[in-house]
Amino acid sequence: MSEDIAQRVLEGDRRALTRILTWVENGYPEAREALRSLFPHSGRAHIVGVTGPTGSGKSTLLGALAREYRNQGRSIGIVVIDPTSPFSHGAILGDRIRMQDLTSDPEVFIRSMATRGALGGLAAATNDVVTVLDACGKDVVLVETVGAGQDEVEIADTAHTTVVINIPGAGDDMQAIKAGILEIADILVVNKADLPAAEAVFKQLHIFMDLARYEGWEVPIIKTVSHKGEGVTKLLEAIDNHRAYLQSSGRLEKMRRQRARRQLLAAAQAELLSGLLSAAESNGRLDTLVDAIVERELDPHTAAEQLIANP
Ligand SMILES: Nc1nc2c(ncn2[C@@H]2O[C@H](COP(=O)(O)OP(=O)(O)OP(=O)(O)O)[C@@H](O)[C@H]2O)c(=O)[nH]1
Ligand SMILES: [Mg+2]
Repeated sequence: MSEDIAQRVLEGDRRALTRILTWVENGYPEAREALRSLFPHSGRAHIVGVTGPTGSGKSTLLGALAREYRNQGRSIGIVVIDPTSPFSHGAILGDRIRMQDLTSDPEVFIRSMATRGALGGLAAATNDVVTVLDACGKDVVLVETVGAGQDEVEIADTAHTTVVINIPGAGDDMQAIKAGILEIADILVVNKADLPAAEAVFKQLHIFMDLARYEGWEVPIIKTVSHKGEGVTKLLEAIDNHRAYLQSSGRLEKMRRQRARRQLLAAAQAELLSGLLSAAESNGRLDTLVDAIVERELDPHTAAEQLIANP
């Protein structure tokens, strides 16, 4: 049955796609089967991560980028990762409105993911959602994450090109520099360039990026006014240039291997842990060992050794 659905996804059936993504997000067993059928069809899409502080205009920019890609006839998947906050529902609604014109386009697929409750971790769930969109033939998959905490580092693992958004008015020191997320940027954007303080941010970024180049690629700094679509063509060009650079420098190949290795190890870890848990939880072994640690009879490492040797 999941194979049928996978087939329908490959044929462009949106309802089947929605269904599979729900399985993937919730970690249902059917998801694994579906992914098995879809995986061989993935690996063609260019994956672009867009990250930046809350309210920096990520969704607006994503919408503008998607429209530009559509003008060029390229199909788009959009994944929005919502921060786990009481406002996230509002954010989803807001994004819906901002991207309303896109939702009726059959070549655009938008998916919001809650960070809450992703069973195998958000990174794994995001990877799988991206794989499904990639397999169903999207030319580009755009992933939006808020640059706070670990998420932005994870996005750099999933994306081929990471776009980091900065905005004016985020204080004297730029938030991005403070959070260290400039290091993951392949492309820097100064959004809200219509605001007077944008020029100062632009200059500051130039100074900073002169110190932080990486081999063969000079990180471009692009001004955008995303609700007016200004600078978006330039940004799209920069993303294409980065893709070309990744290909010609051999970095794309390297990335693919590193990613495959990371995914294999993460999956193996999850698999081992879930096997261990299902055994040791049902026979009470886990509780016994927890008790022993609480009573200071066993230290956690020794207890873990015993758990693995005899679940
Ligand atoms: N002045 C100005 N406002 C902008 C620009 N781009 C976006 N905005 C506004 O900034 C606000 C936040 O935009 P969003 O696109 O929701 O920002 P976001 O980064 O996706 O926000 P979260 O997903 O909640 O973190 C909205 O009111 C936008 O209209 C811009 O270039 N200039
Ligand atoms: Mg948003």
